[in-house]
Amino acid sequence: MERTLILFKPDVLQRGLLGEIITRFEKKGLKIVGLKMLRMGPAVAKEHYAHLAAKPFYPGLEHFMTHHPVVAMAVEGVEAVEVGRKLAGATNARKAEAGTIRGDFSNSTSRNVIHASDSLETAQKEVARFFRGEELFDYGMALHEYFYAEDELK
Ligand code: IDP
Ligand code: MG
Repeated sequence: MERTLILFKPDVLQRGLLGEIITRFEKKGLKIVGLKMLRMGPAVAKEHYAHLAAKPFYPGLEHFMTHHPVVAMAVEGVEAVEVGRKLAGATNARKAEAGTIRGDFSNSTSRNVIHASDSLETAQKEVARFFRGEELFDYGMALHEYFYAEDELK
């Protein structure tokens, strides 16, 4: 089972969309294994967006991400990283498919409501960036067999 990091960016809390968007992950069958509200510090923002440090929009991105609270969520599921990216949709929400989270809730590149890890390697680093070991939960779900067949879990 993979785990991936989802961040609900400040626009989600400001716009009152948290519950509605979390519901999409639950309905899809991704199990929430970590969930917390936090204010991202500049050092974490710099690490999280290191690949964008040289971009002209970086200062605005860091300011936006650090001046209001965000919610971090770790979810688990079969191919959770790829599924998380698919649910999120394209970075530029104007180009995101309708039905994706960005496609349905945003019309912007910089106010695009969520972050989703982009590879298994990144996901492992990003989950560890936002959650300590004891903040992540291993637990069974009674309906598990209705989300996956045995052969998918090998
Ligand atoms: P991703 O969030 O889809 O993985 P990245 O290229 O990793 O996309 O960019 C991270 C975040 O940086 C985006 O979600 C968006 O908030 C911001 N960003 C990326 N490209 C632009 C841009 O061209 N203008 C403004 N903000 C951008
Ligand atoms: Mg990215």
